[in-house]
Amino acid sequence: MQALIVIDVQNDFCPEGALAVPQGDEIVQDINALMADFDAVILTQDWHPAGHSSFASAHKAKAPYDVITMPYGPQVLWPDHCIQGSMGAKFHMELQVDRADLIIRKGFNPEIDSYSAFFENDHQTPTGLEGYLRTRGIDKLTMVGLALDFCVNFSAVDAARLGFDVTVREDLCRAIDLEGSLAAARAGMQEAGAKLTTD
Ligand code: VGL
Ligand code: ZN
Repeated sequence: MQALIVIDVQNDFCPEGALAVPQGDEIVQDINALMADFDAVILTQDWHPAGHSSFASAHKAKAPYDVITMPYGPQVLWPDHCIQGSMGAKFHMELQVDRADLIIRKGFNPEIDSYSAFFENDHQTPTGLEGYLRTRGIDKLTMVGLALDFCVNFSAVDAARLGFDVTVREDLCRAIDLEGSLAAARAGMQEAGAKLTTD
């Protein structure tokens, strides 16, 4: 059984959004078209409370893209984004949300960011997605979405480490690319055993 995992295709990660990923909206139609090829379609939704600890605005004298040390390790600070219930947190209006079997929200714990669809950034607190996939007998995952070097990367690495067969469709992702983050992410995904393809 195979699932398509669509990561964070939300307004705030698209042009004009609070944390816009260049060309983030270009992938939406091709993701929609791909949905029919899978046994299951799962969407993730970045879903932060106001004042979330990953926001630069929650820290004194910090600016977006500064890096701080949290109890669970280094954390990039972001502009306020994907606040629960906001327009920015909604999926891109053309994404075929109705096709989704499951929408998994993440980043709702005020103290811990959650890039991955599987674990919060402490790499320990589960989102529940692993159990969902295993109980449905899903063992092959294809990942698409935003951003390739953050949430897609963390999701793909965790999935590969958990033993899923993982393919990342790079042509259906877009990256933020902060200080070499894209090259590091590509190397890390391959190292973990995820396959990177462009078709
Ligand atoms: C993401 C930064 C902060 C992502 C989410 O979806 O890649 N990046 N929150
Ligand atoms: Zn976020």
